[in-house]
Amino acid sequence: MRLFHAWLSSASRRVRLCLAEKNIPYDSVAVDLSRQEQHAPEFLAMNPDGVVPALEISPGRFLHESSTLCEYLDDIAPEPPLRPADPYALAQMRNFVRWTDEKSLPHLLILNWSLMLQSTAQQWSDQELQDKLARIPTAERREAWVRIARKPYTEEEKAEALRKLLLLVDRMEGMLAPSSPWLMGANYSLADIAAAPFIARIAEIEPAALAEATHPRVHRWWQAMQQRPAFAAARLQLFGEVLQERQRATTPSR
Ligand SMILES: N[C@@H](CCC(=O)N[C@@H](CS)C(=O)NCC(=O)O)C(=O)O
Repeated sequence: MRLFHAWLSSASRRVRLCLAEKNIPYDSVAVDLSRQEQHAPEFLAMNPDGVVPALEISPGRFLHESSTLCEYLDDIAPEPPLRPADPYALAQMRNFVRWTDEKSLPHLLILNWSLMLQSTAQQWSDQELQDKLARIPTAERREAWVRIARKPYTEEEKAEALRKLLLLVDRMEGMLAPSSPWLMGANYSLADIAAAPFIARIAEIEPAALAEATHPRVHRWWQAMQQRPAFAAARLQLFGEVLQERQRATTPSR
């Protein structure tokens, strides 16, 4: 298998977590979002939405959409199972994953892109920007790139994005039972995998939201999540570290 992904992308991180949990070997192909490699015709042939991740499951056969990829991986490699056997619990798990897709990812993108992509995108000339926009398949993603290149999100918009992102912590606190470590109960599942990339970012942006005093169950969940061997294998590098590395790379040494 070949995973086309970006190291910092939450949807990509989700699939890396799942592959690691299943112990499935794969070749990693990093896609550089700042160079719009995800909008190149070769990438669009793998994922017509022009977003990472995409998974090549056999030569020339591709799948996209991180939640679908995770369910596919759970089908082809059933051990350990990452979905509840009970249909009602499975439906609840899917609704939670969908909720993170619809209610967490758009807000985190505002924060992540402002931090990681804005400085590059602002330097593009109008012509460069138009050329890049012409290759983006969806109006929604075109708008996101226009925002980051020309109409940077305001501090108010970023604060609102963070407020909405933090709703995930409240939702998880409500789902986690005192005696069960994971979102769907005793067994670790794709719900936990779906949440992990967002909580990893919240741990960096707003660590107080994960404090034992305010959200004891999420606090415990996050400790347990970080202990999993698959968490280390999936390499969710801190954004702060990546920024420092970038800074070192662009600062001339004396
Ligand atoms: N629903 C999709 C979302 C994928 C997505 O939004 N990926 C972002 C990074 S997390 C991306 O590739 N953005 C690039 C772009 O919009 O140009 C999934 O879960 O796979």
